Amino acid sequence: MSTSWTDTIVALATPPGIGAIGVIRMSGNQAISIIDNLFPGKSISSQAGNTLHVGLLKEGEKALDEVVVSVFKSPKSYTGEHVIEISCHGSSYVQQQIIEACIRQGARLAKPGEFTMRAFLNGKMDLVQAEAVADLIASETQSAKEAALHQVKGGFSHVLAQMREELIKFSALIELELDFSQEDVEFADRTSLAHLLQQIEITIHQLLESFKLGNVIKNGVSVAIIGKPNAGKSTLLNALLNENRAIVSSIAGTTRDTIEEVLNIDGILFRLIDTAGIREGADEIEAIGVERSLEKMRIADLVVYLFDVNTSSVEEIKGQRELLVSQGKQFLLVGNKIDSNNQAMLLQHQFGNDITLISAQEKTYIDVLKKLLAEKVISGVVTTEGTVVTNSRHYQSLHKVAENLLSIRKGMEERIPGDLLAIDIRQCLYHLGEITGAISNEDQLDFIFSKFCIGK
Ligand SMILES: Nc1nc2c(ncn2[C@@H]2O[C@H](COP(=O)(O)OP(=O)(O)OP(=O)(O)O)[C@@H](O)[C@H]2O)c(=O)[nH]1
Ligand SMILES: [Mg+2]
Repeated sequence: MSTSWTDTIVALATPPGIGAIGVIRMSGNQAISIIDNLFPGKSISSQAGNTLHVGLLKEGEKALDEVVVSVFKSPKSYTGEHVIEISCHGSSYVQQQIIEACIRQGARLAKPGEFTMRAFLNGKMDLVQAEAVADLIASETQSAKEAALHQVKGGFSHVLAQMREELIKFSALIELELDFSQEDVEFADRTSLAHLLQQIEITIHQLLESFKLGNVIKNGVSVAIIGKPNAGKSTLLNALLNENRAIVSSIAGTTRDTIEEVLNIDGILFRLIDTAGIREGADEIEAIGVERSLEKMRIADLVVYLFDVNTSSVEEIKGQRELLVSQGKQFLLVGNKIDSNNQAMLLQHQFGNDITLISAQEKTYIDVLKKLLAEKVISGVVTTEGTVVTNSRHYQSLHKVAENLLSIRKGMEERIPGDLLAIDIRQCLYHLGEITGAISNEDQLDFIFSKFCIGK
């Protein structure tokens, strides 16, 4: 940001529009002198930090509103600077008047994320924490909130700091060996070096792995319900949502276009997609629907292949399973209509836990299916101290760290000189530093904070 960091900034911190109250936030050197000019009832500059004051806000003779002024004095504030928060009545007009008065007194309008950016630059939080603030504000589910809050509180930063420490320890051992290289003794024990390296690699891989879950937590997971016409896909969508969203009929080819709805299971957001039944020889419109179904299947994170247990053969289900495996898709095979069937036991015997049996119409075992969907997403994810990587910028840097670690390991195996190893270690530390912002540049910061809302 080219604008000066010594400016005092002001912005509405609550959503624009009418509300019970609105909060206007001001940060910077002049924040207190500005409020002193607008708050005649009391001298704010002579008040202690972390205090609240009720009174009339006035510009000259003009009363603006009756407000509560919260005072935070530097460095004990969100940004680390003097911060004033004015809680006023929630009228857009009143809020606008107050902001304009602050600007006339010497403040300027804040840019998106500028408060948080100042908090970062003043060492109140690292970049990971600052970015998690934006995620926390945007979170729509319990799991998204938890992942973001964990990062805001410094969970991820702590893991990174530990790793950094380990790396430094590692590099110290290498350098020690360098000092003794003339004497043909291996001072730094190779096995303990390798062990240390391995520990760091495990952590990095866990973090990289957790991004799969992190991505799901942040963006939701798309589930395509695929199958032949009349399998009961639309009935299943309705059962999962517990409402009559999609049209159900006994006519094959009822659903012609895809229908998408969101469902929250155990704090994970699922985007369910009901599709047109897949069959040969459909009419023109249905054929377009079938094409769309296949496309949805290709792009979905997870496929539910639904089949009618009355009419599906073992071969057909096996064929479907092979197809899905060959496509490398995550999938669930689900047999429907067990309420009207005599073949279900046979299929269960044949496929065991590979298939899940339900009745969409009678809503039997829908809970089991929901549980399986959630498990499918969470399974196999091991987290490091509960940290889930949710940010693709962090993911990319972690990837570079992993690459550096690999070349360190190779170098050790090939017994390359210690000073060459040290170069890779420095690279590693550099990429770790990128994540927390220990290493950052202005363009990068501008980009990150521009995605925030104004007032944060
Ligand atoms: N007995 C029984 N009938 C079901 C069940 N689920 C769906 N049906 C019936 O099967 C027929 C087809 O259901 P839909 O949900 O429209 O099937 P679909 O897979 O969406 O079909 P298309 O949209 O044509 O591809 C309807 O008559 C449903 O009432 C079930 O669990 N048991
Ligand atoms: Mg349908």
